[in-house]
Amino acid sequence: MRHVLPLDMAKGSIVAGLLAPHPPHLVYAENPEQNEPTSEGGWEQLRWGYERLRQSLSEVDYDCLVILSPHWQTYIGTHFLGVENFKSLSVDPIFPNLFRFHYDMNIDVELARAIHDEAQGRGMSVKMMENPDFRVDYGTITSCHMVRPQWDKPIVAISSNRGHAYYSVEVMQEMMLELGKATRKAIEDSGKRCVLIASNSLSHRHFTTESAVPEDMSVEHITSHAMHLWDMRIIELLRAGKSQQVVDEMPEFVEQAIAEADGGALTWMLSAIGMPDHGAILHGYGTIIGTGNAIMEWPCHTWSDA
Ligand code: 2X7
Ligand code: FE2
Repeated sequence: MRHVLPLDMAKGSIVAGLLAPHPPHLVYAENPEQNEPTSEGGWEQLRWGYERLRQSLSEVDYDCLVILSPHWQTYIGTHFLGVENFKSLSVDPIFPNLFRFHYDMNIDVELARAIHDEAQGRGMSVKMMENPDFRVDYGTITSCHMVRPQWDKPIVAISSNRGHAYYSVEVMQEMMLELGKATRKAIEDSGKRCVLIASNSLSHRHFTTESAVPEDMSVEHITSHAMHLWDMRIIELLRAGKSQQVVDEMPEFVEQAIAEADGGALTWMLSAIGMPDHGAILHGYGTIIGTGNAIMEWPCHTWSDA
């Protein structure tokens, strides 16, 4: 069903786009009451970056978070969470020692369905995920928690269709560019104000062993100089407003830096906010078990042409 904007409804908008990485270490280091393991902190550069992001968003009025996570992997099309509430325990499969998180998440099913319908109308393969016992992935949970730890905003959660694995990064990108446009159109028609979250690390080559104390920062560093150079290149391009160039260089970035942008989140978000030539704000950068992570914000609500 296509959605028609009632005459008295204001046009919806994307008030901000975010790059908000999801290593579960960040939640572990914060010691929120929902997480069972406790820590002595760690990864402060990144956690202070999230603090600055939250401060920046605290002035912005919005209804909903819309997130795409590479850890919800669907192999036939793009899926959308389609149940009003999900409440369960999420255990990270690789780091059960760090992340056993009790979540209670409200979903904006109406908006999820509107994006689903808009994407379907554009020929995309999509599905509403309506199993109430479905376990939400830790990427979605971690990024949402770090952006909005109050858990007081409904969420639209979108899967990563792994098109790059079946086809190529180029095919995945084409699909994410279209999904971004569908997301923007559905949000505008909904009358809602949304924050979009691309949930991914940049370079993604990680260590294969963990230190005895996971939060021991004396052993934390980027895996290699090549990974550092790629991370800095992508950050500088985004800060300079060269989003189209980042999308153009994505195949090389994914191949050479094993970048987690392979899941499509960054391309989807940049497409939804109109492939801006406005520069992004860098709130923080840091490594987590050798991977590169940047926290960035595109404050679309301040752009006159948005
Ligand atoms: O999902 C992740 C990640 N993207 C990077 C580092 C460590 C753990 O989990
Ligand atoms: Fe990840």
